[in-house]
Formats: sequence, structure tokens, C-alpha cells
Amino acid sequence: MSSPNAESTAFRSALEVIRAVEPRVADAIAAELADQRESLKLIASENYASPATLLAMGNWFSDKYAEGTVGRRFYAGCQNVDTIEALAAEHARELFGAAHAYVQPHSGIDANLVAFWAVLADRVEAPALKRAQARQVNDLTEADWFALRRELGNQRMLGMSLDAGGHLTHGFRPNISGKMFDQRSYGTDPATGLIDYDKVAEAAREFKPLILVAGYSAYPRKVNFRIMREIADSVGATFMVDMAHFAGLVAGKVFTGDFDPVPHAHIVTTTTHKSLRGPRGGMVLCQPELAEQVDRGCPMVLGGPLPHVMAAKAVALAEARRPDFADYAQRIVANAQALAEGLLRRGATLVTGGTDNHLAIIDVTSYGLTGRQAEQALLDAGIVTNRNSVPQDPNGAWYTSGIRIGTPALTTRGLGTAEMDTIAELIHTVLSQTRPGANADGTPSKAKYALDAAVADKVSRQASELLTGFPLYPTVDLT
Ligand code: DSN
Repeated sequence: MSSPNAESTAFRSALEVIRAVEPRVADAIAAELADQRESLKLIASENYASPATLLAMGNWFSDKYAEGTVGRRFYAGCQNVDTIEALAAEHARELFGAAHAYVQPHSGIDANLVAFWAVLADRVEAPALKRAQARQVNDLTEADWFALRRELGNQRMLGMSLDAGGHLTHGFRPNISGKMFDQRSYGTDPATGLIDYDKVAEAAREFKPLILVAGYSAYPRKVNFRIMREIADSVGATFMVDMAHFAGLVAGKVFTGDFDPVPHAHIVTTTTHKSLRGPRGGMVLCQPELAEQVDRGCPMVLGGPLPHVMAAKAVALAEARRPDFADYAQRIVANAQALAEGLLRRGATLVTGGTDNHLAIIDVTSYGLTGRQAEQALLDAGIVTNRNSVPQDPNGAWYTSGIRIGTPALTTRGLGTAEMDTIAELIHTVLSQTRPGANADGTPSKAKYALDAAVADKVSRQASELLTGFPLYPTVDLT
């Protein structure tokens, strides 16, 4: 434990040093803390990293180029970067029981790109190169590569569709993943909202993907990774899981057995800043056979690593190995379920009828609203959420019909199930009192809405009062 005043002193001193150069930056940093302290944050992908994690990022590691990986760098003088990268990887392997960990990706998308690249390099380019036998890689023309790919005949990805809760990088056609791969998506059962594993198996049999992707950014249920692996094996696909959203629940042993992706997947990607509560960044875990290609992520896919962020990853992963993190992970889910139950009791409609992870999706069409209208109305009342598609969304990916809510951040603040019921009441009050607006020509608007200012003010005050009992970063006093 650091001494009681150490954190206040550290942040105050940092701001003083920054203020001497560009006071507006120091002011914005202080304002961000004040805003975060005041807002009821229900964004499922956000959290509050520890002071130790935040402080580990502000140092000289930022000045160092370290392309390559531990012990095999393209720059001299990386001995200290080696130390922190090896430490972060060791904590990741131990925490998740993984054979190999690569802690350089700058974000979740970067982690996914490294994974795609590693699978392509391992399963497409390596055999193709073997066929090219005596020819040198540098001698292969672009036409040679295309010919080899065609010959090999498989650069296909099967992932969860965006409106069912999958991520853009799981093969959404306009995204780079949808350009790199011929893609097909699996959705959810229209009646239950749940993944239908028989349908996934059928799609896999028809499409024969090179990569089967599981994982989500807006699916409120567990995924059975043992079944998904069996499906992948049945068609010879590499099984990849993007656990960015629920990595904290895996780390905290809430998701075990069939629901822990690490023993089942060939390759697992994640961010480090969501339920895992680390610094903003990404990470790849994989089976030994993919390790060599994954470790070539930088410079083959990524720009220079961010050693200062790897230092913070090492700190946060060490924190996640402590017993109290398991308790935190359990509370995240208990809170999400209490919030979902509170909403259902008040008449809200939730995708799949509830949750067994850290998030829930409210279908706001039952309140006569689009996601865009609901998101803004809630924000007016001091409740920060984000709009999200629902399966087969009639309002498309911009306006949407859903609101995604999640509990990792408020759980870090210490709120519990009783407070979740109060929050359900506040959300329901706002949504039930918001009216959809109209365009100038009288047609219905998907963006305009009306919410009585008195209602917004009252809810906002109630949200602030609720938060007063749960101070954010209580050990940090900037005054
Ligand atoms: N932006 C992340 C989320 O909110 O889920 C995914 O990229």
C-alpha cells in the first residue's frame, strides 16, 4: 500500500509540472476527473483504472522505441522495456492460464489485426510460401501472392453479426476485417435473442471459414466456447475469441469451464481497459503454435510498442491476480443482474430478457424511442450510456433501437445491488417520460425528442446524490 497522501501528492505534482508549460492541458486533465466523479457511468466498455496503473503510464518508457519483442529488438538499449514487457506477459499468462501472451497491441482492434495476421501467416502464407519452395519472399510479386491465395482458396471469416452484438472487426463488411476476409455472420435466434449453436454449425459447414470468431461487444449472455471450438474443429477452422468485454470476468473466474475461452480457443484477443480495469490497450493470448507469428505483430502489423502502457498493463494485471479482483468480478455480474431485474420489474424490454455478464441491452422501442433519442435524454439527466443496435434493428446502426448499459465502472466505485435498483428507477423515469420529436415537415424524427427539464434536473440531482456516497478516487485530492 502506498502512504495515504502519496496519490494526491503524485497527481498534484504532475499537474503542477504540466501547468507550468501549458495550463490548459492541466486544467483539462483536472476537469476530466471532476466530470468522471460527477457522472453516472453505465458505458459497458469503460472503467476506472487504479492510481498505480495511471501513474505507471507517465514516464520515460514513452521515449523508447522497442520494435520487435523481448530479447529480439530492432533497436538497442531495450533492456528495461524487456523487463516490463516480460513482466506483463508473465502476469497475463498466469492470470489467464495461457501458454503465450503478447502485450503490445495498442487497442482491441490492433489485437484482432495481429491475430488475423498470425492466422493468415501461419495457415495461408506459410503453406503458400512452401509451395513457392526455392523462391525468396522478396521475389514474389503481388500477382504471385494473389495466385497463391486463390490456389489455397480460403480466406474466409465467420463471426457474430454487428446487430446481434458482434464487433466491427468480426467481419462487418465495411470494416477492414470485412475487406481482408470473405465474410459471413451468424446472428441470434429471433425468438430468444440467444446464439443458436446448431445454426452456427450449419453456417460453418456451408462456408468453411478459415477463422471462426466468437466474442461480442453487446451480447448479454455467456457463450459456450467448448461448443464453438467443436464447430471450428469440425470444419478445420482456427477458433478465435475476442474477450475484450468480459476479460475481467474470465480473470475473476466468473466465467470458467465451457465459458472460459482460454483453454478452448487457438487464439484470444482482448482490450485491457474494460472489465479488466487496466490501461487503454490490447493483448493477445495464444496456443504455442501461433506464438511465433503473434510475436511478429510489431513491426508486421503494429507501430512501435508503447512501453509506458505495457508498464501499466503489468501493474493492472498484477492487481487482477489478487483475490479481491475475483470478488470485484462477481459483483460486476450481481450488479448487472440487479439492474436488469430492476428494469424488467418496471416494464422495460431487455434483449434476451436479462443478462449473465456485465451488460444489458434495453430495447427502447417499447418506450417509443430510438437509441439516439434515449441516449441523449439519459445524458440530459446525468446518466451516461451508449446507443446500440438490437438484433434485426429497424433503425439501423446509427439511430439504433437499443441502449447498452454495463456495470464494471460503477462496481469499481463501490455501488451495489441496492443502488442498481435505484438506477433502474432513474433510467425508467427518463425513458418513460421522453417523447419522440418531429422534423420541421411534421414527419417523425429519429433524433429529436422532448424531456421536461424539471424531470431531467430531478433525475440528475438524484444521480448525483447517489454518487456522493461512493467517491471516485477517494485517495486523490487535487485541491
Ligand atoms: N468501443 C468498444 C465498445 O464500446 O464496446 C468496442 O470497440
